[in-house]
Amino acid sequence: MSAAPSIAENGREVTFDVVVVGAGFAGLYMLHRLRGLGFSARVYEQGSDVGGTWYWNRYPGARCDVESMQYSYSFSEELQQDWDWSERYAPQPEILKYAQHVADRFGLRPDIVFDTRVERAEFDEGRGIWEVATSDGGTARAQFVVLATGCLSNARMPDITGLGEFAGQVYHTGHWPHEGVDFTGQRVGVIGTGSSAIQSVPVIAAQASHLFVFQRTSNFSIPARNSLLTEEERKAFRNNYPEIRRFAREDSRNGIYAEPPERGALEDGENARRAKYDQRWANGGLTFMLAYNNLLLDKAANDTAADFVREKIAEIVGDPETAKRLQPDNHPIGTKRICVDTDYYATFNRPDVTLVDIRSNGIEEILPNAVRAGGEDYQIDALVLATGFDAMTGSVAKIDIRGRGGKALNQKWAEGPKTYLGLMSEGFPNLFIVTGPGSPSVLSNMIVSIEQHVDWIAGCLSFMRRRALASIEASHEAEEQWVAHVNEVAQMTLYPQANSWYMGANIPGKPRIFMPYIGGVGVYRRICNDVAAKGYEGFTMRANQVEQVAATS
Ligand code: N01
Repeated sequence: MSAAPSIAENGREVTFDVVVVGAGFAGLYMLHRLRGLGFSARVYEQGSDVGGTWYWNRYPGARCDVESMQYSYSFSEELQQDWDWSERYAPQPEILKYAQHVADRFGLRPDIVFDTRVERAEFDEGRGIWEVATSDGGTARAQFVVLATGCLSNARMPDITGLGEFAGQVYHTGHWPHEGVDFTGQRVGVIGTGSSAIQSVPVIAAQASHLFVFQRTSNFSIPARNSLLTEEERKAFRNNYPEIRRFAREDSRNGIYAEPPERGALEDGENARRAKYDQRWANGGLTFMLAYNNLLLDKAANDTAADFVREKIAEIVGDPETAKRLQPDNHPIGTKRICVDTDYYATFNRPDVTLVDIRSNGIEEILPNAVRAGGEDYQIDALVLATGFDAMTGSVAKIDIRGRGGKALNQKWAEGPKTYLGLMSEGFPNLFIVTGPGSPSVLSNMIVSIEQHVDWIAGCLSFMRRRALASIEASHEAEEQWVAHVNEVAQMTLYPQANSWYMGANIPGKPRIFMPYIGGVGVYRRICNDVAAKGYEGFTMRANQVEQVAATS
């Protein structure tokens, strides 16, 4: 990792047009756009380098489940033509290198303060500015704040009795040691079977003397079919980038260029359907769920895909009891984020890997040298928590954000996040969120959604500057309508049937609300563009704190 030169504010007070929180993919592009428009900006990043989720998630086997030629910025033609992705799915170190390259190539580092958390942001109504308090004791003042805090960056420690008493090392997949971990010769326990576990289990199994995987909920996973990219494959993408990027932005539901399904699963006979699933399975990856257009709308259609994957698990896993435990049966396929793996199910054929089913009673206790579950003690030397994140709202909630009248955002969101378009929340003027709850966000190729939000925010700030507008805020009515719409669209799908992190269901006490907007990336973009074209309809813009200005485009 390259050393990250950083600016020390050393407790001073500094003033900018915009403060950006986070130097992941959203923060980097936001900074680039702001600088291009001549705004002064400062980015605060708690890590020691850029990369966000790819800076922290260094667990063995970590890689993106969106193909690398698509999980990349499109804003610079030179960048997308120059950068060579080595594999179909980029491994974490390569994605981190890419983020570092972008920071260097566009000269972004001088405006980023590393190793510094934003702890509090308070809107001064009198002066119409945000006061941002940072962990180094400094204060930054800015007219605007952009939260580029990421959706899956707040690693969640589970509340398991005895966890603090464990004598060996405890690792969280979302907060992995930078120097790496060698499990050779160790007995290892992995708790959790989401994407992070599904990617890391085969790699840890290859090192450990014995691996115990503690599974509360079995998950659907599709083989990645990862491979090295050839120059011809890269060239094919590069030559077609204009259409690939256009499709991802405008026509896709999830920000991924793929052949769209044109029929429902029950319109095909059994043989044709199986052939289609076989072909998608052989091709690998997330687009398995694009085999038909109604898999997330119609339970009977969904069952056909779920049955297919359950059969595949039974074919791969030798021991019928283990296969049965690995077959998901409590949620429709795709309603929890589908996983993409390399040899996950086959790993359970190894004699040195044990699947421990904890569905009924959970983990009873962690002892200094064992995990107790189902009345049995599983002796381990190291423990891996692949227990996920306080998703979408967790990183925002860690900052004490105070809007008009000193109201806390955490208080406003106590019953679930409320935003207009996922971009702003009423009562918090001039505070933008990138890929916030209420936008397609985690249901999409994140970089496509990040670029869309950043461009929209940049356009909005330019609009305000041209008209000498001082503040923008979501109106109560627009926000209420948007929240109702997000909810209504979610209810039309099968998604709410799963206890997923999309619903906040993985965090005890978190309100059960479907957080991302499921209307589709293309549809959502048109809505946002339309709002902007109508002079930021649904937002209140003011020339100063008292005088309201009718915004016209
Ligand atoms: O987290 P998860 P993740 N006792 O929340 C279990 C993205 N991602 O880090 O389902 C026992 O999915 C929990 O069980 P249950 C991707 O979007 C992307 O794996 O709550 N078990 C579950 O099995 C993904 O969806 C990539 O019953 C406990 C697991 O821990 C998201 O990040 C790679 C427990 C958590 O699964 C999150 O994935 C990795 C307890 N007390 C991640 N608490 C890419 O490829 C939790 N669990 C881009």
